[in-house]
Amino acid sequence: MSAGGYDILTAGWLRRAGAVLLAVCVAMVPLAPAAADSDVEVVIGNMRFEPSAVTIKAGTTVTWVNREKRTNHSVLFEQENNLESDRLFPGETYRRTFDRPGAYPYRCGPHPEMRGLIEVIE
Ligand SMILES: [Cu+2]
Repeated sequence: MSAGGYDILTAGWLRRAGAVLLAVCVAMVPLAPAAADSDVEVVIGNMRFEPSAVTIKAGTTVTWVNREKRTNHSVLFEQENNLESDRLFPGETYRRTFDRPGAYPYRCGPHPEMRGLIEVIE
């Protein structure tokens, strides 16, 4: 009888501990997608943006990185008053956070034929 009561107490304690652990896990879940969303990279190499088109959620930061051996490039948004990054020399990066949904076409400043698109969704 008493052994049975002890088991019930133990089971109740385990259930509570399990509920606390579950709550901790659920609380941590939203952090994972947010970290992934802020880490979108566009590689500049062989005179191209790769990937040339990306779709991201609002609030995401995109990093362009120049992987050329010696060619420099920029990221130029003609539709936004020609907003342009600095010239990116090999190994350099440019970061921009996109807070508002919409289509953001861009091109390279010195190489107009190099084009890309950032599509921002809710
Ligand atoms: Cu270029």
